[in-house]
Amino acid sequence: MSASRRAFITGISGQDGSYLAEFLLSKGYEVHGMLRRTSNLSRTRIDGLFEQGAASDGCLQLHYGDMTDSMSLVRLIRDIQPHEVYNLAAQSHVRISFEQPNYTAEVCALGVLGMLDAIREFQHQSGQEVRFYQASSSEMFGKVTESPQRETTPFAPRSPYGVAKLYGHWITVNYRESYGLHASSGILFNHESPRRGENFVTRKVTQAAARIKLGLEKTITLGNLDARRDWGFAGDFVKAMWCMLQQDTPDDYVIATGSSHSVRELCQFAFEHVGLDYRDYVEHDVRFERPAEVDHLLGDATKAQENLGWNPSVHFQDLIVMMVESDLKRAAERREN
Ligand code: NAP
Ligand code: G4F
Repeated sequence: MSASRRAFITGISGQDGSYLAEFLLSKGYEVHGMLRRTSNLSRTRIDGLFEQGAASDGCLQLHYGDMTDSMSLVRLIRDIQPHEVYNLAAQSHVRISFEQPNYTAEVCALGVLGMLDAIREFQHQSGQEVRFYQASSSEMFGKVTESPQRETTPFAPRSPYGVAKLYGHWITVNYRESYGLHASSGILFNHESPRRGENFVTRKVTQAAARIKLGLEKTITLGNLDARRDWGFAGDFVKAMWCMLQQDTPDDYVIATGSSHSVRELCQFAFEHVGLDYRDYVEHDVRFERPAEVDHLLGDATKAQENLGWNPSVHFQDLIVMMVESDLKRAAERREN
């Protein structure tokens, strides 16, 4: 790998962005990340990279921009001249997308179009190929018509987020077919880690199990316990993104573990790990339910296994143990400070 290979990651401060930045730096890339302006610097997930000196030697550079500001995307593509763009930025919370459907569409749908146009224009002007990865989602399968879901399964989104992601997905296909862009989409099933946002269900549960064990909380309030998801490890999933952009031909791939569990099973595993029975602590509130639910997602990643050589390395139980242990450590540290 040449040291001059440049990658541009939108959403670098998010869960996946932080794992992908680490992975690309380990491969010798010069990594550029887009941050949106916030009143607090939201860099906690990538602080470690700065501590390791990635920024001081120029391997990691951050830039301000926003998916809703297409001119910022044009400027960044022109200035960075990336070889690979990973578009991970999103309003990624499904329930919140019902409260902010317009904003969700601006970021997750029109934002993708803005990025594709910026890349197309730069390629046209410079003659340099830019490979593009779009973070598509299993949420697009929604009210599923077959199980497990694969690349050919019809889409039937059930949330403003799912609908917006579907636009992002189809416009990526359209620019590939219309303008010959090297543009690929990963249709990623749920993937989690100790860096998962605290209002997604896995992290909410692992954090609660840890804090209840340490006497810092008494209960946890959840919505639908019967929903089932195919949960994998984010560190595994970002490798699939990179693999897609190393192929001669761009394409779309389902990335999943191939096994699913209910939210109830998640609670059971997480609480059992700290020696507790979840039934003594879990309360219900309709506030955490969605106007329309996706009941069961289960992915078939055969195409990625065959074409990319990709396989998940972390199983559900190990993932939940990893997250609970990390939350126990964090809660204990906070208690001491
Ligand atoms: P995440 O932790 O919520 O990170 C989202 C990132 O997008 C953050 O860096 C966030 O910045 C940034 N962002 C949000 N709005 C923006 C805007 N208007 N302009 C620029 N940046 C903006 O999400 P994730 O779990 O890492 O997921 C990465 C991508 O994969 C997302 O597109 C998500 O929809 C998709 N996806 C995720 C999963 C999953 O299970 N994790 C599955 C399928 C698809 P702040 O830090 O400032 O908030
Ligand atoms: O953790 P969740 O919020 O993830 P969801 O809705 O599946 O979305 C995640 O995965 C998608 C891929 O399919 C991504 F595209 C998306 O960006 C995001 O990363 O909820 C999982 C399940 C749902 O069925 C929800 O109804 O858990 C159920 N749930 C029950 N109680 C809850 C809660 N979810 C949340 N967030 N909070 C609860 O209290």
